[in-house]
Amino acid sequence: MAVINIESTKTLTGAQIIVKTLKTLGVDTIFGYPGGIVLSIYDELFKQNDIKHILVRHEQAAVHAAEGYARVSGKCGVVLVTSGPGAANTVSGIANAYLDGYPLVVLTGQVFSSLIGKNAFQEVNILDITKSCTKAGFQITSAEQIQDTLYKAFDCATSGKKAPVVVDMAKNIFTEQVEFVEKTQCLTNEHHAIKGNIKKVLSEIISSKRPVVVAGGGVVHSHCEKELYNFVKQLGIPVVNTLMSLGTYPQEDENHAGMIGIFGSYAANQTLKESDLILSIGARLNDRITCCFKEKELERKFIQLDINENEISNNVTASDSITGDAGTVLKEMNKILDSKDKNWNFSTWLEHVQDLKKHNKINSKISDKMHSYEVIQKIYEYTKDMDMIVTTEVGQHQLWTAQNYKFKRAGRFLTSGGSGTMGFGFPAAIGASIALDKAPVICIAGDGSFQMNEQELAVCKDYNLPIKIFIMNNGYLGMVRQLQQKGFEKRYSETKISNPDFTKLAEAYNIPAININTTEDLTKALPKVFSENTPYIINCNVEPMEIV
Ligand SMILES: Cc1ncc(C[n+]2csc(CCOP(=O)(O)OP(=O)(O)O)c2C)c(N)n1
Ligand SMILES: [Mg+2]
Repeated sequence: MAVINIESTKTLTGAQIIVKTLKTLGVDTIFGYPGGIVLSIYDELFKQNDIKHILVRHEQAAVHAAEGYARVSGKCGVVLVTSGPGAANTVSGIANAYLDGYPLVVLTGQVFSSLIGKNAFQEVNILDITKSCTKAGFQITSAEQIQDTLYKAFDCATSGKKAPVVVDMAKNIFTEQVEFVEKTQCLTNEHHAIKGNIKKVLSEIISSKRPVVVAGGGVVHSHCEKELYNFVKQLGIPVVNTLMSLGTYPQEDENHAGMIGIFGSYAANQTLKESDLILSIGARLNDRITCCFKEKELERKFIQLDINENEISNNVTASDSITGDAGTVLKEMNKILDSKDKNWNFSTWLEHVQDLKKHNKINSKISDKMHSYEVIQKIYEYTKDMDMIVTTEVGQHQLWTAQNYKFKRAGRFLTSGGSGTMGFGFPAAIGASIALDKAPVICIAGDGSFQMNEQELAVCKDYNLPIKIFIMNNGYLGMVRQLQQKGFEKRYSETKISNPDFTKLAEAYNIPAININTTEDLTKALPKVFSENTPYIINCNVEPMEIV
């Protein structure tokens, strides 16, 4: 990365340089929580108005909110926390962003550099702790290193395969005065040379009989849903989504076979089984997908396109591969297809895939009570033309959302895919709403998961974020209970949970709330919930024993 000098020398403190450099890097929002070690930075933040600081109530929530912000804004999420427990509380959030590939810079305070390694008060070795779930970690021990290190950190987090980066800052750097020469960043515009033979891959696809495209999270990252659509339509072949890519292909389109994986549809998984060529575009194919297939069932025909070379053949051995940005490669492929005689015809295969869809399992009721899937279907019906962001927590409600909310556009479904972190969805909704200048966001939460970060209701209230929190209150850690029902002869060990009265909890935060017991109640409540420009808790008392 090249940098050029744009200003003459002046003397600044490290804390001033940090805030100044963040501004130069285009940072407008930081999610954080203060502590003694980072007070000098907070003092500098206090003196300015360009960077907004969102004060959360737990550092884990700051990281999830920053990820929600990054997912929606396309920018790098930024977190600022103090040393020791503050830094340690960020770990689940960092791991979450790492596994789903979103860019974050997490700024952690650290003890004086002379005390590092001496078990000083509030010292943890956050770089060692997060080594396996960050793309890089930097430690700054002198104010002179600040500017270059921050440039490097942002560049690393946002280029190529996006990921979190930790910047650990020793306390002494904040007050150190140094000669400062401001540099301006020349964007690396990191160009990813495409590796692999696009023409060969295309002719393999054209000469196959039953090809299918697997669209993964990489399509979201690359913002190439249009290119994907053109590609699929030009060839007239089926396409499936992973959980992370829902919305990148219109789900009601005839080429769409559904979502693959353990909670995917019969038609989508069967399409993969019966295909003779799979083109995977930015999909990781982790064990939640591969467990649906027999060993080697995917390998002989698996062509992988991914921006990250390390991902090639990581889970499924690829017969061929292309390394590069999904959008760039698809554009190139579409150009070649445009210039070709269209002498391929996959219509019989596509018709067969349509037939498979008729065998999809449909949700069915097991009692007269309101079911979670019905609630989600109602929310979808009411909001389908509003182009809203929907976040979820982790559990059964997450999968019912994936199955029943028919996302039409990329980047509208914010869920924890790789890590499955309970407690992600609500703070992610906060970050998403802030990225959209306080737009309404839907959060579909489980009663268990919501209690992992419910303290963030204070943030919703403080900033008046119109987040509509639908709690699927089944009185259970439903997803785990379901596993016990099937695999442990209904011994529901430690999965029945007691809950607070969520409407009273909302009241304590001065947030409106409503109890819903029937779908009729819900139909009546939805217009009010969405017309009020405030946060809202909708506590849905649902059938406890439903199974996904
Ligand atoms: C932080 C964390 N702890 C534990 C788990 C394991 N786990 C996965 S789903 C689940 C139950 C979630 O319950 P709830 O939020 O009520 O959702 P439901 O399945 O009932 O819809 C648990 C405990 C997890 N994914 N994340
Ligand atoms: Mg539950």
